[in-house]
This record gives sequence, C-alpha cells and structure tokens, in this order.
Amino acid sequence: MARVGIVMGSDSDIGVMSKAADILAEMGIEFEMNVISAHRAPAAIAKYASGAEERGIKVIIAGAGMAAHLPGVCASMFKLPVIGVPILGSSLGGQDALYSIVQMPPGIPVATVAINGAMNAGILAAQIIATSDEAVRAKLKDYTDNMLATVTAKNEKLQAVGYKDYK
Ligand code: RP5
Repeated sequence: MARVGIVMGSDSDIGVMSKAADILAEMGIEFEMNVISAHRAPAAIAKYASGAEERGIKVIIAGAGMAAHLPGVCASMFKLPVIGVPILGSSLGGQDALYSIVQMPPGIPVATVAINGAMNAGILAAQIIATSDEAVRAKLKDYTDNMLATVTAKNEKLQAVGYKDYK
C-alpha cells in the first residue's frame, strides 16, 4: 500500500518528480504517482487530496511550475505533511513557482524544497516515514553513511594528488 503520494500538475513535470520516486524506491517506501492539475482538473485534485489519508498516504509530495498552487490546494485538504517542489518551467526561472509554494499564508504550511529539488523532497518524505518505521530509519542511515564515505574519499584523493591533477 502506498505511503507517499507524488502528484504533479503536468506530465512535463515527470522528469523532475521522478527523482523523488527514485529515492523512495531506494528507501523501500511504496508510493503512488499521479498527474492531476489543480486548475485544469479541480474536482479531481479535491478528490485525490481529500481521500489520500484514508488510502494510507502519510505524506504528499506535490510538484508544480509557474503559478504552482497545486501544493497549497493539497495542503488545504490533506491534514498530514505536504512537501512542495517548485518546478523550473517558465521565463521567470522557477522563482514564480518557488514563491507561490513557499509563501503559504499562516495556518496551512507546505514544506518547500529548492527549485527542481524533488530528490530532497523524497528524502524529507522518507525522514517523516522514518519517525515510525525503523527499517526506513536504517536505510536513511546507510544513505548518509555512503555520502560520508564518498566525500571523504574525494578529499583523500585531493590531498594525495593536489588540485592541479584532481580529475
Ligand atoms: C503547471 O504548469 C505544471 O505543474 C507545469 O509545471 C506547468 C506547465 O504545464 P504544461 O503546460 O507543461 O502542461 O500546471
């Protein structure tokens, strides 16, 4: 049964939002993925967000570009955490989506990641799931241990060869 709902406003968002899916899969967390636009399919997003908790969804990751009201609409109807991913997709460089998502008025928060930051959205969702799931907690620890090993190895190489020969 899916525990995380990934939703986005358009199929043009799938390339970015798949980064959230990939990390959830790596953490062994079941997820569902849907394209449901808040402005093109308002009744469908209302049904999706208001029914998500009953379906077992613990976190929604909502990605959208431009006016990017989808995460806020989800947060208004889903009482558990919503993570918003601003998608770069306009002449305003994604700042339009970032400001739309991060500037939620008081009372209805959306935890907002960087422009195109779907990978961090997936990790944050995994951390929320890990508050009550030891197996996911252990996978997150492996993940951060691997990052530490990687960056440590890079520094050791830099110290060994010097910056001019670092490739
Ligand atoms: C938003 O409008 C979507 O999230 C997408 O990022 C943007 C453009 O949508 P398309 O015109 O590519 O369908 O709803």
